[in-house]
Parts: sequence; structure tokens; C-alpha cells
Amino acid sequence: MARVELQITRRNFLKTAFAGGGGMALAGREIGRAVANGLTKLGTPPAWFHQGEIKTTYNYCDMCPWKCGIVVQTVGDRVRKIDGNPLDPKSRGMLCARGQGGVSFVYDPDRLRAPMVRTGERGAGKFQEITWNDAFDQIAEKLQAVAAQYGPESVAILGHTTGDFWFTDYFAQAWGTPNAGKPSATLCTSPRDEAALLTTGVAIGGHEPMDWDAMRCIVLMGSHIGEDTRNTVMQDFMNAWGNGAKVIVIDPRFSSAAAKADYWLPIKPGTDTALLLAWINVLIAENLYNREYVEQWTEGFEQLAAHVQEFTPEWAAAITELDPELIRTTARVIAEAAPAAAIMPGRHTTWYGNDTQRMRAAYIINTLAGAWGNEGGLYFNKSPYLEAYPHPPFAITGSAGGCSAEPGAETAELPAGPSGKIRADGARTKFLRGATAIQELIEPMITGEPYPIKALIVYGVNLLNSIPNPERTLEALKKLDLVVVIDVLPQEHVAWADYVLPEASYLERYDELSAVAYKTPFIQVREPAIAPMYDTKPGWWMARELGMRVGLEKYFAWETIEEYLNTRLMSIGSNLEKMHEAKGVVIQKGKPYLADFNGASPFGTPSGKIQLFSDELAVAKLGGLPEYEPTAEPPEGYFRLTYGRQPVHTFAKTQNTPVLNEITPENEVWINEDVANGLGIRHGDRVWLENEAGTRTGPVKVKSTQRIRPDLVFLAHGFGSVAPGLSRANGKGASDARLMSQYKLDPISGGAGMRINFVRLVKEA
Ligand code: MGD
Ligand code: MGD
Ligand code: SF4
Repeated sequence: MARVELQITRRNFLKTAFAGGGGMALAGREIGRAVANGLTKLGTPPAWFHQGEIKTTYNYCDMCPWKCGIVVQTVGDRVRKIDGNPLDPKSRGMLCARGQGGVSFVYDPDRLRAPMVRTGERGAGKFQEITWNDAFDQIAEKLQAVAAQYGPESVAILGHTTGDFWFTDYFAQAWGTPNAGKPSATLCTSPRDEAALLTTGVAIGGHEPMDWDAMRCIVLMGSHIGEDTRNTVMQDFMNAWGNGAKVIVIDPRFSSAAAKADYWLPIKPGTDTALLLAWINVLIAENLYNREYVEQWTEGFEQLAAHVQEFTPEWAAAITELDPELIRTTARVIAEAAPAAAIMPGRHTTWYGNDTQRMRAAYIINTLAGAWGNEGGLYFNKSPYLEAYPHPPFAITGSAGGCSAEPGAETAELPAGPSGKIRADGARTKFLRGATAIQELIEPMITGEPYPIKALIVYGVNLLNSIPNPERTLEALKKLDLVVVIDVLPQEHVAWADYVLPEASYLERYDELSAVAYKTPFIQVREPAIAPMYDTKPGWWMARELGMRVGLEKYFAWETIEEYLNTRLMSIGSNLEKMHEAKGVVIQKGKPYLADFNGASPFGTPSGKIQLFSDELAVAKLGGLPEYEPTAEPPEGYFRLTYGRQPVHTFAKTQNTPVLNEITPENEVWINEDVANGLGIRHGDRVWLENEAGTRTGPVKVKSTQRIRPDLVFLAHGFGSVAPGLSRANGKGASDARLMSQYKLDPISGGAGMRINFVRLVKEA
């Protein structure tokens, strides 16, 4: 068995030359092997592989959680090309740069290749290869020992990307732990989702239900389409803009979306709720709301009207630093286009810790415009009909939620509060639905309170790059009895595993069906284009092997994945063969508009009406109507840290992908030009970023620009990894995650507001 020195701790990264050398030696060996295997330096098969018969398979892209349908061409055992599937409602024959980078991702020479067991101290990155059988026998024994002493809930499972279903949903429910979840819920979408459930009773779903084709006014509140390069959203936005829809962008930074805007509102960060309250004030005071719609479909209008009376544009101007006339004008622009006007529900909405109320204010404006269920406003998503694989009742039920879960696809609705003991502590518990507050799982790992968490399985989560306060996560990792990491790349957290299980990539495996809630609901299939490379295995196989060893055989009755998938597909009169003939996608009929409900209410609130005033929140003393709450100001010499997407990278996952790394190898820190000049910092200089706690990251290039307000800096997320196994991404740029020593929990959704950290720029060698 080969010994592998995969990674080292961040602390000794710079001083331990031997370990860095080990990482480089590994990379060198891999590049040599890649060249021998016939790959170009960008990790893509060269042209001479493109000869021979082409095999076509259908799949959905896994380069980000969006899942565009793809058509994959293979020649022999080599993937030749990936295209967008013209029949797929998400891709419509097109892909973003990251989707095109899929071939290079799969042939990245740095991939994990064989299961490994830790041989050194945890975190030292010293591993030895192990057989799959031995790995599962040992993991199963350790899981059972932990459960025998502390209960099944002491095992936490974190997951993201498509295949996490097998662990965070299927295995977790069969095993019986409520402590399973996706970062994409409480580090991303939970405020917008919770606000929708409380206000309209209708889930937003994975696909924000903007009725783009007929839209006449689009409001983007921090949604930076263009840097957020979700393929479908970019296509839809550009089409709507091309058709003449008015665009209003609220962003303290002149984002790529702002460049397309009719009105750019460079708002003071953290003050959006004040702007939204003022818009409500104008719509009501100037009688610009849809009275008929409000009378028919809402409750609480009188309370709302009284509440916003004092929130005039002048009041909001003092808070937001926007011109009061601009606030008035933009409210009128929305009203003029209504009901074909909407504030986009957004996606990453965990900002300042009061985020559900901000989203409620936005949804109230969408309601006053009459947008829900009207053409050009917001349509109703529908989940496709598809039955679950029949299994005995689970030990615990509830989807793990998150932006890659399609609500309603597996479980008819999000469960009413996970039953985890962690959340048995007051009002917050009451409102947490379907999503585990991931960052909250870290504390019981350290303190054992309210009860211990002793084992952790991590599937496709970039643990040290996606959860705020990574120092605390490291403390937790040191305390656990068992850490299992399932990944494809030697990311930073992999060094902290006891067992590393390398997964076959999305082009090498079958996977769970993707059931997409959409205007026209649809189902996508994932077919393997090539066999798993190296000694890698698919996630479904791993979950089953583990399940069979820990007494969960009854849940894993299927022998093969084909049998599992065919059983599910039978419920729609299909099977894998027919799915292939149908070119990988089946589209069903939706019910997008109010007119499709024949007068019945589509709104899932107890009264069937949109709750302008929320009784549920009022009873819990969490505010029946949205209020503006100020957020702390940056201390002298510091700037608010904001972050977002970079067009050719996904989170911290693709920075090592050869072709994408070649395009954008590192990030830049945006700072206002006048401020930079005052600090003696020039465009292109390299600086360190240091937060209030003294944690540093960098050095990172400065982008000195007038396109950002003076009180914040902006950093594209996902760079600055300390992972020597990632030969291209290691140490490039700065990490926003490392600077997030604090977060603020939203009391309603449990989402972790991460824009409350402050940094200064340090110009040192
Ligand atoms: P990624 O960096 O994409 O982010 O959080 P994550 O999903 O944790 O990590 C994906 C992980 O899956 C990587 O380790 C990758 O190597 C691995 N992987 C890739 N393909 C496969 C596969 O086929 N199988 C397996 N098993 N693993 C695979 C995203 C989350 O982060 C989200 S949704 C948001 S919106 C938040 N954004 C955000 C931010 O902007 N800044 C900071 N600081 N934190 C954030 N946290 C949240
Ligand atoms: P956010 O991080 O909310 O991202 O995409 P979005 O939901 O659009 O927004 C970032 C923007 O908010 C920035 O332009 C920033 O300047 C602005 N901002 C900062 N503070 C404030 C404020 O106080 N008020 C206002 N109004 N604006 C503010 C995230 C989305 O991107 C997600 S969640 C996923 S899962 C996908 N990830 C992803 C990716 O990793 N890479 C690429 N290329 N595209 C992606 N698309 C998706
Ligand atoms: Fe793939 Fe791009 Fe679609 Fe994401 S948006 S699934 S990366 S093509």
C-alpha cells in the first residue's frame, strides 16, 4: 500500500517545507502520469483522442448545484465533449464556462484516487491506502460504537451537490439522525425560503419563479447576475432585458447586473429593509398598489398601511444614503409595470442576521404589485410527479433541504421543524423547517452541549471554506471520534479525515434522479459517460455498502443502481432505456398562474391568503411586520467585508480545474479608488486582508475602482485555499471564509448572516 502525504495544517503551511515538498512531489508525479495518459496541460484529452465512434450519454451538470441538462460525447474510454441539452429547460442547449470546464474537472490530475486511512495526527494529512472493504468495516464499527454510547443523533452528516441525497437524506433518515443538512440551506437560501413559506405558504423552490418572458420590470436586490453565472438565469435575464424590461439594481457595488440597469441604487450595505419599507410607503401613499388583488388574496393590509406610514423616502434616505427622489421614482416604475414586475427572491440571502424580515418586505412589495401567479410576475413552481423508492418507514423523516434539493420532489413538503434536540431551545426552533443550521452543529462537537456529536460524515461540502468561523470548525474536528470525508479532490478539509473515500465524478456514475420544480416540472437522468477512473466509487454504492454493515439492509433492498432507478421511473411509465431515448429529460405540465387554479387558492398559508401581517411571527414575538434593524458599522480603519461569485468558478470547488484556473487563477479585492489612494494603495498592488480578530489572508491583488462604495470591500468567494494537494489553487488569492470569524443567526430562518465581518488592508511584504 502506498503512503500518501496529502496535506498539511494551515498553521504550519509556510514553515514545513517537507510537507509542502511532499505535496509538490505528488503533483509532479500526477502530472507525469497525466501526460502519459494523454492529457494536455489543461487536463483535457488532446485531439488525437477524438477519433473513433462517438457514444452519447445524457446527464446533468454538476459543476455547480444548478444542474443544467447536458449531452456528453465519449470516444472509447475518453470524454470528448460536453454540450448543453437542447431539450432541457435549464440549459436549452447552452452551458456556462464552468459547465464547459467539466471535462477538465474530471481529468484533473490532482483527483483523489483510492480510499485512504489516516496514519498521522488528525490534520497532518498523512494517509495510507486501504481497501474499500476494510474502510467500510472499520467505519461501520466506529459508527456503531459511537451510536451505542451516545445515540444515533451523535452522528452528523453534511452534504452538498447532487449525490448527497444518498447520505444526508437516505442514509441519515434510515440511520436515525436529525443532524444532517446542506450548507446550501442555512448558509444560503433559508431566509428567502422561510419568508416565502410564512408570507405566501408557497416554497420558492430551487428555481426562482420569475416569469421572465413577460416581465416588464425586474428588481435585483444584491442578485449579481453575470457574476452569478447560472446558465438559465443569465439567458432569461438577458432575454427580458433585450425585450425592454426595466431593470432596477440595488447593490453597493456596480455589479455586472448594475451595468445593465435603468436604475442603479448604490445602497449603504445592510440597509435594504429601510428602502423596501419606503417603497411600500410610496405604493400605499400614492395608491399605486393592486387594490383588487390585495382585497382578494391578502390579509393584514390595514396593519401594514399603518406600520409604514412613518417610513417615508426621506426617512429611508437618511439610512440608505440614497436620494429620496430616486426611491420615489423607482417605486413608481415598479407600479407602472405591475403585475409584470417583481423583486427577484434572490438566492444567497444570509447577509446580516435579520434576513427573513428583509425577504418578507420584498415579498410584500411583490404582493402589492399583484405579481404572485400573474403573467410576467412570479409563477407557481410545481414539482414533477415521481414516486420515491419504496422502503420501510425511516427511523426519522425530513429532507435535509438546501438549494440543491427540489422541495416536493422526494418529500411532499418541507417537514415542520426537524426533531433534533439541538433546536429544542425556544422560538428559533419553532420556525426552523427542513434545514439544519449547519454552523450550529459545530458547537455540540466542541462542548457536548446540549448533547454530544461524536462522528461526522462530510459528503461534497468544503468544510473549511463554506462554514463561517473555520477556526471553530477546526477545533471541532480535533474533538471528534470519527471523521469520514467523501470527495473528489484533496480539498483543505480532507487532511482532517480519518477515512477519505474518493468518489467517481458526475461523468462516471449513475446518480439519484433530478426532479426539478419549475414552471414546466421535469425529471433529468444521470448516465455515466465513462467507467469510474482509478479506484473511485459512486456515492450510492458507498451509502449502500455502509448501510449493509450497520444493520440497515432493509432500506437497501436494491442490488444495483439500475434497479433502484428503474423502480422509481416505473411510476411515470418510464425506465432508464426510455429516458435515454427521451434524451435524458421528461417534461410534465405545470400550473403556473392563478387562472390554473379555477378560483381555488394556491397559497399554502392557514387562511389561503398572503400574510402581509404574519400572525405566526407576531405570536412568537418575532415581528408580524418587517422592521428595519441597523447593523453594526465598521470600526475606524476597517471596511465591511462583502463577497460574491466569480463568473468562471463555483464556490471553492473549481479553482483547481485546469481550464478554469487558466482563465482566473486568483481573486482580487475591490476597494473604492479614492479610499485606496488615501491609503497609498494602488490598483494591482498586493495586500493582506486582516479581520478584527487579527486573522489574515492573502496576499491578494487590489482592484481599485469607482465601482464600489467607500465603506466596503468585495472579494470573490472560493480562493485562498491552503491545500497543497490542489497543485493549481493552493495559496492563490485570499479567502473570505477565513475572515469570517463571526456570523449572526437570523432568529426566524436560522440562516447565518455572514456580512458582519470587518477587515483592513495591510500592505506588507
Ligand atoms: P464548494 O466549495 O462547492 O462549496 O458550499 P459547498 O458546497 O461546501 O464545495 C463542494 C465540495 O464538493 C468540494 O470539496 C468539492 O471538491 C466536492 N465535490 C465536487 N464534486 C463532487 C462529487 O462529485 N462528489 C463528492 N463527494 N464531492 C464533490 C456552498 C455554500 O457555501 C453555499 S451554497 C453558499 S451560497 C455559501 N456561500 C459562501 C460564500 O460566498 N462565502 C463564504 N465564506 N462561505 C459561503 N458558504 C456557503
Ligand atoms: P449574493 O452573494 O447574495 O449572490 O448569487 P447571489 O444570490 O446573486 O450577492 C452578491 C452581491 O450582493 C454582490 O454584488 C454584492 O456587492 C452585493 N451586496 C453586498 N452587500 C449588500 C447589501 O447590503 N445590499 C445589497 N442590496 N447588495 C449587497 C449567489 C448564487 O450564485 C448562489 S447562492 C449559488 S448556489 C450559485 N453559485 C455560483 C458560483 O459559485 N459561481 C458562479 N459563477 N455562479 C454562481 N451562481 C449562484
Ligand atoms: Fe453547469 Fe453552469 Fe449550469 Fe451550473 S450553471 S449546472 S456550472 S452549466
